[in-house]
Amino acid sequence: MRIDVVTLFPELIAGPLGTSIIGRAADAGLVDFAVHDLREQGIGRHRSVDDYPYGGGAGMVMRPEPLFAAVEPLRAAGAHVVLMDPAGERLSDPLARELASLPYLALVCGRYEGIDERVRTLVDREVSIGDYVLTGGELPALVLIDAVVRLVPGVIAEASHEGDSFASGLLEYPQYTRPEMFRDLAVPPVLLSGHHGEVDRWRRREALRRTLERRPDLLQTAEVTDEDRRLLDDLRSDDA
Ligand code: JD8
Repeated sequence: MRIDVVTLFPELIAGPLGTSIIGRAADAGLVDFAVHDLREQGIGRHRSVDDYPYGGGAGMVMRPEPLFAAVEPLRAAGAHVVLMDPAGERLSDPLARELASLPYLALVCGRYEGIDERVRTLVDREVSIGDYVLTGGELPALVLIDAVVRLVPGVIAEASHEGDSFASGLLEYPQYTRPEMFRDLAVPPVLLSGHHGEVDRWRRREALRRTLERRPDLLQTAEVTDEDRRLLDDLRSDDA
């Protein structure tokens, strides 16, 4: 897979893409990154990329010419072009999976008060990472890349995303590692029992418990079996 990023702040993008699992995926050739500095497409001696809003108002708006100059060649080369924008479709597990199935993504990051509206005609879709205000599209692009790259075959063991909480629709079960006793906090004995069937049942019950307590909205769409329904009725009745 190839992912290009168009930004006024290439230095904000480069570090995270070279680090940890994403950096390893790039080293292994599973994903290829290219970062394009929008300033290179700026207009005039000052390489200007923004201007005052027509109609007045606070702040600056990104001019269309540098964005078109940067993005048109990527689109011509086959990129699926995504604008990071607070008005976009919310990033979700299904959307990350859809984007991970594409061979070539180009992510466009705005700054300032936003972009000239005509830039939207240049993109295939608009994506937001959530309902809070950020200062630009770079951190959203990194979040999207992180969510997508880990789904590219070979980047992490497949087993680690079959269990993804948002794939099954439930939150994750509690995890423990050594030591068996930390301060006065013990590891649940069932996890030390070696009974794989009991461990699986305990984990399912705890995933259901946590989802019921913290994200009951997820239970509307989660894949739950008849056994899960019995466990949920149980959890609701003991309120524990
Ligand atoms: C792109 C400029 C800042 C946005 C005025 C100052 C995504 N979930 C998200 N929150 N925020 C963004 C985002 C914010 C951006 C830009 C993405 C470009 N800004 C502007 C409009 C209101 N501020 C985002 N994805």
